[in-house]
Amino acid sequence: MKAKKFKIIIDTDIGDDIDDAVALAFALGSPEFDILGVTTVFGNVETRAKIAKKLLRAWGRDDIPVKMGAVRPMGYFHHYGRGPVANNSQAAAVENEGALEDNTYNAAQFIADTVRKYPGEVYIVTLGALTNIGMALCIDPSLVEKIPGIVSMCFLGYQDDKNKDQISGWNVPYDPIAAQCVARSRVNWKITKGGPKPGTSFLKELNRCEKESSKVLSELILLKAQNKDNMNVSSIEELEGVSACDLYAFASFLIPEQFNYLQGYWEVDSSSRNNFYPDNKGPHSCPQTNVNAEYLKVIQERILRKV
Ligand SMILES: [Ca+2]
Repeated sequence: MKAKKFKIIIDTDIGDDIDDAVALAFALGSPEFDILGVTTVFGNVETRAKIAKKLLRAWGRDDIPVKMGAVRPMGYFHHYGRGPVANNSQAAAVENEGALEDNTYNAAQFIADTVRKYPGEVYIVTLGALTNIGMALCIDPSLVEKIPGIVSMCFLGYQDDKNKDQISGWNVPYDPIAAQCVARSRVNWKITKGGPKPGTSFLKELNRCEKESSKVLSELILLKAQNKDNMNVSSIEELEGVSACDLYAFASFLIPEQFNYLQGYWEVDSSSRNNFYPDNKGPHSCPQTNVNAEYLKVIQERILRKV
């Protein structure tokens, strides 16, 4: 029997933090995913698209379309003073790349069109702000019935230290209005949370691997360390590890049992405070536990193309 394949669109803010690139490499190395497109969101979406294309090309997957999406959030950036604004730490990796074939900002339309082409089959995996998928749901509200699930890397239940409000961590605060659009649409929505990160031994192996895919990923990891973390390093072998948070959005398809999902309804307000109301019939899934460290072996094998 042929194993089930998940048709997915990956929506990403690749190019600032490094976990998007690690996540994309993991998805490319996972035979369970049929990647129909990559869309970029937030800030310099052109640089992000070029980085995504470079990674896809290195994996021999130039056939996967890359679309630029929303530059700005629907509402306003609200992050309680936490976190960075976009700085495109990995832009140097694509400074000699030519112009994109498609220079329109049509990610939301691409998502809507692709979902309508395969109703009930296309999952949207969001690794950044939810602007593109929020806009797609505004363009065509019937997508709610046609999307089997949106899987998002973002944290719930993050406490604001000062006010003790239940606020949201990464990605939701970059566009709380878009997150509200998604929540209120009542589309099936699964949230993921981070897990263990690959350490030095993985980075050594990656750095010494001659495959083009490993070279490109190594280059991005080094640029991020130098330009975002301001580290004075000349090789990724000097790093303690690499963040892989976004990758767990893909892991949630493969090992859902490790997240112990609770069903319910998630409400997000315009300043990204949130509440989760458990309900067995609810369309939203909230993770209760983290992935255990043994899964790192699978992650590393897939990224290093050993399987
Ligand atoms: Ca991301």
